Amino acid sequence: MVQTVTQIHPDAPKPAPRRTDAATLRAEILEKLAYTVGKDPLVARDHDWLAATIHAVRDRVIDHWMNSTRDAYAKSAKRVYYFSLEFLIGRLLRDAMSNLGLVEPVTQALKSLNVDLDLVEALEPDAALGNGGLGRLAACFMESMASVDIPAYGYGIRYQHGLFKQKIKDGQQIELPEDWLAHGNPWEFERREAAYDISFGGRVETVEKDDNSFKHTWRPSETVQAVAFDTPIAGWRGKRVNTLRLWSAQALDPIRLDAFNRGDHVGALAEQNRAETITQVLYPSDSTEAGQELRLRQEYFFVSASLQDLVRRHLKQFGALESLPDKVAIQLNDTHPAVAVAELMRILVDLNGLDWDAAWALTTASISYTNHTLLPEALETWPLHLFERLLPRHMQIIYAINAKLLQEARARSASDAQLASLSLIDEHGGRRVRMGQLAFAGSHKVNGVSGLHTELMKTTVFRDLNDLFPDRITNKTNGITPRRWLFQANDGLTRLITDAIGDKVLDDLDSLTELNRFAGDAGFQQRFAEVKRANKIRLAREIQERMGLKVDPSAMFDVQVKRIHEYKRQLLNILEAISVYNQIRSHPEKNWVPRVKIFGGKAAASYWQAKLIIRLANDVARVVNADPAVRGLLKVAFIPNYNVSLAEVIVPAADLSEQISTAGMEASGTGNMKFALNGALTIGTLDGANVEIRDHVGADNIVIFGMTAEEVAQRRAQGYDPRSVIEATPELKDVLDMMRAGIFSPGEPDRYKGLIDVLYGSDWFLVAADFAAYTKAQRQVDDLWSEPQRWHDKAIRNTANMAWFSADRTIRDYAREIWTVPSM
Ligand code: B1N
Repeated sequence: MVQTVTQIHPDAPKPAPRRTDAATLRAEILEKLAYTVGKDPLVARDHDWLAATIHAVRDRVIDHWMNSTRDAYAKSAKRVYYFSLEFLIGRLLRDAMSNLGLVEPVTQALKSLNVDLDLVEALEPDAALGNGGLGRLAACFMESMASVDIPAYGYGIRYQHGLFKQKIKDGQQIELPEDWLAHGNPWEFERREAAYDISFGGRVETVEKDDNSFKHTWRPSETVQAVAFDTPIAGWRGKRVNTLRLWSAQALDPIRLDAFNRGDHVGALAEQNRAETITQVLYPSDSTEAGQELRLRQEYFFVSASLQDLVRRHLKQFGALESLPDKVAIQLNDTHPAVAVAELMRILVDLNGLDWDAAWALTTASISYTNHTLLPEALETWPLHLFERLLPRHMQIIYAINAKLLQEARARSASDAQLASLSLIDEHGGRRVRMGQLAFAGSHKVNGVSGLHTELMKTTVFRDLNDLFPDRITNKTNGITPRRWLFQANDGLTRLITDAIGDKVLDDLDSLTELNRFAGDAGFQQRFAEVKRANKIRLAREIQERMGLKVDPSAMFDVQVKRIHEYKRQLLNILEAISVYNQIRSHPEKNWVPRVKIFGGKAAASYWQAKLIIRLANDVARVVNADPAVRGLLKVAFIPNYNVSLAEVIVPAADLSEQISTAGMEASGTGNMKFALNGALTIGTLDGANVEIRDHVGADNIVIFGMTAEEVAQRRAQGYDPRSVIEATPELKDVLDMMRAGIFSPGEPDRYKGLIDVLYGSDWFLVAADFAAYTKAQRQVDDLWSEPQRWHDKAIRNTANMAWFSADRTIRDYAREIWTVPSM
């Protein structure tokens, strides 16, 4: 029986909820401006109005927040804890207003004060505590968990500096530090009372107990403090508001008195600096392993703080650890928090005296793990000596877990090769700890993020662990929140949809499918096209303002925005653009479809090939955009500093969505979903979630090309010879010859040698092999564009059939099949 020991009184007094009409909001914004921001409206700047508005909106969020927290306590509900090193949130004001139904009254309130909401909200900095899809998924999940009424906490790091700002100078990426906290952060609440000691290094003391078992005590050499900062995340219609708890590192005593007494003022402050380094900056690597000691410190730091926090909460409310899996579901977002497996074991065994087997049962029943990539360079492993030096007790625990795992495998007559592959320790070369295997072993469920990706998990990286635990791997295809990515980002389309099929779609996205009956309707098509055009005009204005480039909103907006990575094959897209450029010049008489090729995305600062691809896009843009022979039929734009709020402008304006990764390499993709939901057609490979998008929107309404994952594997196994492919593809060869001749890099013909040599030499990502199929598919897209009725029919059917990709569906699947918690 669970003993409830909570001291929380659900009927404790609380303030009367704030009113939400325009007049009240007006009065309160003025009040916040005066008494919170400290400004007279007479001299208030836009930034001050933003702060005042956020504070007024925040109060409404807090009303719901308190109710949600009380409700979870009162019901003794099981809570979900989403552990993620990244939360790529973007701006919060529009999200909070929209989910609480405050957009209209706040707009009115500000208008009556002569303040333009659109202008003011653009000043809110993006919270960019993530790199790309993995971090954005965590943010969408936070919003969806609140929307389907699951009590949940997000746990992560409050980086002082989020993802770097990208500038393009002379066509090249420059990284500038990001400083989102510079003007303070009105959304967060510091909780000094929720602070935990986090230790590193030292040694382990072992004493034999009376019963001949051993007691291990970690004597660390270094301790820092984790301090909580809470941000409320509001679900749709404010049904529930959950907490995103981010940890900040501080020295134990800001100024150590003993050091002061010894006169070491400077030394004491240096110590503080060293501690705070842990949460100073986000590692800017996406789908690659960061691999430095500081990264492991970050991982352990936030995992330890989060586990201490949730164990404390559990004990306070329920009194005993035996009920942990009944009340706690921990989801590991990739392997970055995988050390949680060992840390929870340490907390249960060393600190709370549970025996090993009982602790292991509780740990595996509480934890589950999401895998987001199979790229070998992204699979986290740590040099054993580093791990042991930083976390000596955890190293021992991992050895013990491994011993039992190998024993179990041997008992099931695994071969030596199988044992080597499933071991938590990689014995090839220098010995390393494998975080994927650790996360797998310590979880009751392990999920992939698309159907294809999950199948590949079973046959590649986790083949042998899957043989041993055949029920563990499960698929949970990713999703996106329709609130941010449709209702907020695309007001025009949302109105058109609700006008056509009614407001119920706002609460039941599945009814979007009713739009299918309007797909061929001429009047609806026209209104759909008008919405798209308005969104394109907005983006064109943005491009003009940011880069001084004029683009024509009547042209097809062909968009590839995502992190720059060789496997995502932005290079394939650029090479095709060059080839079109050549053909426009050599066949000016043909009926060319006017296109704007839009690129955006950041490259990891040390990823040289990716940075060269950015440079090529910019060099090609310079040449093509200035060539009068092109007559404006082709424009290329690389939009600098792609981030969440830019995506909110770009996605609704796209006609064509480029999802062209080498098949088998993009685990899921989520940008693909955002574009299709907003009525773009996809040109893509059968990779990641593209496969399922095709299944849902229908093969007629998507343009699929290129090798399948299976064909890619076969081709590589056979020994792929890119040179012979290039020689047999004259348009491609011409393009590469132009690059080699310095057409795009006058004065420096060698600039792209690195890219060309790789294409001829190995071409691991099969750019050459898919080039012909890709160009053919692009001409198919041109033909479709030339028949606007067919195009709009397909575009509408994309929007109509994308409801399944709502993150609410994804989260309900996690809730039912992994967390066993109820959802709405
Ligand atoms: O996770 C997304 C998927 O939609 C994408 O296909 C996938 O590429 C992305 C190490 C990663 N996988 N792995 C990472 C990020 C940061 C890092 O340091 C790996 N990101 C993905 C959501 O499932």
